[in-house]
Amino acid sequence: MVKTVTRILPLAAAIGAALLLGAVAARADAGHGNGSVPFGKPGHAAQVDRTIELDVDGMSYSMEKLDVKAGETIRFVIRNESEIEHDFTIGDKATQKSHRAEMAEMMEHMGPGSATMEHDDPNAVFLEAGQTRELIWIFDKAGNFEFACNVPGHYEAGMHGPITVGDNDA
Ligand SMILES: [Cu+2]
Repeated sequence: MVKTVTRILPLAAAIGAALLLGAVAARADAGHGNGSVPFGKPGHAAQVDRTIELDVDGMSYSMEKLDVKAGETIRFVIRNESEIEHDFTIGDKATQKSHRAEMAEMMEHMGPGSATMEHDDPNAVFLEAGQTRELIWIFDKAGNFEFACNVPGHYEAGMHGPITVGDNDA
C-alpha cells in the first residue's frame, strides 16, 4: 500500500509541473506583438459591430454557439444570474486548457472566492454571483475557437461552446 502511494505522488507532481509550464508558455505566446493572438484581440467601445447579451444560470450559458465574421467586434454583456462565481473566456483549445490549469492552481492556493481570482487577462472576465460584466473583442482572423468557463469543474460540466469565425469574403 505505502509503496503504491509513493509511486503515485511524484507522478502527480510531474503532471502539475507540466500543466504550469504549459500555462506559462501560453501566456508568453499571447504576449507577443500588440495583444493579438490567433483568436483575436481586445476591442474598443467605438468599434463595436454587435452586442451579444448572455446569461449564466446554474452551470450553463444562455448561448450555445457563436458565429461571427472575421473583422467583427463583439461586445459581450455577461450576466451571472447563478449563486456561484463563473468566468467567460474567449480562446482556442490550448488557451482554454492553460487558463483552466491556472485557475485550478489559484483555487488550490487561495481557496474559492479569493479576490486574486479577479485576474486581468484581456480575453476573460470573472463574474461573482449576481455580477454583470462586459468584454469587447475583435475576431480579426478566421478560425474555430471556443468560449468557456474555467472555474474548476465547470468546463467539464458543459460550460463551453464553439466560436466559428468565418472568412469575410466567403
Ligand atoms: Cu462556471
